[in-house]
Amino acid sequence: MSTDPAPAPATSVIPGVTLTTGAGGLPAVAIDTPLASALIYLSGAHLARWRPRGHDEVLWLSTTSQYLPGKPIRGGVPLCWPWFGGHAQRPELPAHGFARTSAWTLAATEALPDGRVRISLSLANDADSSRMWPHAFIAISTVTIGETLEMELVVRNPGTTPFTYEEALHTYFAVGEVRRCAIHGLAGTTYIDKVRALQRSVEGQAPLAFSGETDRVYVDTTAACRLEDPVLKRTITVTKEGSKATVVWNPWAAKAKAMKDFDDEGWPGMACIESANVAELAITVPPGGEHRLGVRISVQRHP
Ligand code: TA6
Repeated sequence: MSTDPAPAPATSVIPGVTLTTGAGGLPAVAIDTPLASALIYLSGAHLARWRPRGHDEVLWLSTTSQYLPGKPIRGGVPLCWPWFGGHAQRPELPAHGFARTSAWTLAATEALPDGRVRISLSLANDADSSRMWPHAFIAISTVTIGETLEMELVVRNPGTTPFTYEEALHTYFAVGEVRRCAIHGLAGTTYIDKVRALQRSVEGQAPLAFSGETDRVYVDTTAACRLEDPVLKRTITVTKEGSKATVVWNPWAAKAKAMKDFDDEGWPGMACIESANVAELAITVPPGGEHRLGVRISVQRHP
């Protein structure tokens, strides 16, 4: 049972970690160590960049993203919480919840013995959140930066009644050419197809390839996914804990053009693989309880 209060704001940072301002003058945490570089905006606890030494940038960022307080950043790893997609009953509320547009607090920076650095940010309920989602909560986002990337979203329920939420680490991966990529790990998995009126189908045995707008919620899967990218000559492996859904998305040309913050030419260079708990796989946390969603990403260069 967890009744810990929200962590206090960090008062200092460690070597290789700098408090800075990023695009739009938004406050951010810059990481630059012998193992990797990265950038995390306090707005949305949004990991925008991660580049392990010796590799190309792993995360995709739109060149036309907005960087404004209260607005989502297009690319990197948006935290979708406490709902996924449009709000079921209140369409006026922000898509994918309010976590990705809230001002998070830098709670801690930690140097690990193996040279990785760990950054924790926290978010707790306030009057704004309570108007959208009437629960007391403490959310802690922890990112561990090294040759691999670890991300964790822990949500605690300090209240007296259970609450239920959806969540996704909505990771945008940079790829050389999405039409030449393939995703392994989802064979035989049932998915909800958002391009075909939420029709449920079963993925075939062949690796998932992209030939048009793709927006699929794979359900009841805890499988690791491998994104093969023959153009950038690398394989990105995504393993996860505490997640039973995986979302795969590419908007393709028309949808990309329709989104002001998505650069029109950007869609061939990205693919989303999102570790999630959505729809029938939403999470319920009892009073005093907590839930942890964890993701580990590694990059292997092709010989
Ligand atoms: O994860 C895929 C998805 O749900 C798509 O349907 C699309 O809406 C995408 O997320 C991006 O959503 P956003 O609100 O960031 O434009």
